Amino acid sequence: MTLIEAFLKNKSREPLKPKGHARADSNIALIKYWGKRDTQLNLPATNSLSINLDGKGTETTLTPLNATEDRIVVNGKLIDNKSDFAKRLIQFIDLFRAPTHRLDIQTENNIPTAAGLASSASGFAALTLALNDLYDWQLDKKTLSLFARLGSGSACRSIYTGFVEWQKGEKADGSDSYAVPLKTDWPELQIGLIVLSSKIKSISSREAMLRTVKTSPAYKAWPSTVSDNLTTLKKALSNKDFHLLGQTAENNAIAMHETMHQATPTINYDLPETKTIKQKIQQRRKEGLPVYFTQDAGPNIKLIYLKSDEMITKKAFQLAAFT
Ligand code: 2P0
Repeated sequence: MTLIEAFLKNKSREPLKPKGHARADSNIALIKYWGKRDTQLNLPATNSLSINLDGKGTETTLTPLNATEDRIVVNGKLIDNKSDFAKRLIQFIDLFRAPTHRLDIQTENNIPTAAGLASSASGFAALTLALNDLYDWQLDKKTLSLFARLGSGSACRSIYTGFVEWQKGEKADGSDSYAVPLKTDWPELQIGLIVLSSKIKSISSREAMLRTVKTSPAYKAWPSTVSDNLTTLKKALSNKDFHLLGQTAENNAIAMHETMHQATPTINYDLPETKTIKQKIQQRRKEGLPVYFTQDAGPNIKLIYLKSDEMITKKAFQLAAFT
């Protein structure tokens, strides 16, 4: 019996409700997930830790469809079922449903897609929650996190809000690899987005991770860097030490990108503007403005700052979307 069969034993594979609906926030990792120990199951090489983006993410509605094919609509636009995006989505849903039934899948994202803004995280989390609703599985969040992970690794963190740690687990079947919410509540902590490009990225994070693990000499040190950074970041969270949190998150993002720079062929998500803005953030910090950055698999920069510094931070940087 597969893991999914075990979790869905005595549960329906046919819709039990006229509609399934859910939404999920996107998340930004302060300690990054970069590299897998199993590419099929999205099992990570290390733990990671994220914070959700309040109200920014994906809303998904599923309706049973009397047809031979699914119908996928993203932000009002019908998607070609032969596209990579649709294939990935259908493959995911096929893991859970009876083979013959089809769905109308309506998805709305309120963050730009595929520019390093983690729309796959909120997308697969919302889809998992919507399936749970449609089939009336009534699964716990741990299982839903595990299911969402099968769509996209970082999606397992978007089942929760607040600070979340994805525990990498040890088992080959992935049954111990899911996210857990942390107890810290720190509403003053803000993530702002500096949009430098909303183009589709040149290399997917999935491919970039694979290449990094295979070819980058710098990747050898990554697991111990993450382990050290996680310990420090958790200390920063429990002491509400903003500088320690910001510096640790920034260092972790820089280390992740360094592992990519050393891959063959090299991977570089920076635009010239990305480098300029990172230098500006570090310069402003030297001058006394308490701001730090993090960067995912894309050229855009996320600013980490405190609510009390919002006015001055917005004056210094053009922030969009998240705040
Ligand atoms: C993260 N990223 O922790 C890291 C940091 C990008 C950089 O999780 O292959 O879309 O679907 O498991 O989750 C993006 O990778 O990759 C990501 P898959 P995913 O947020």
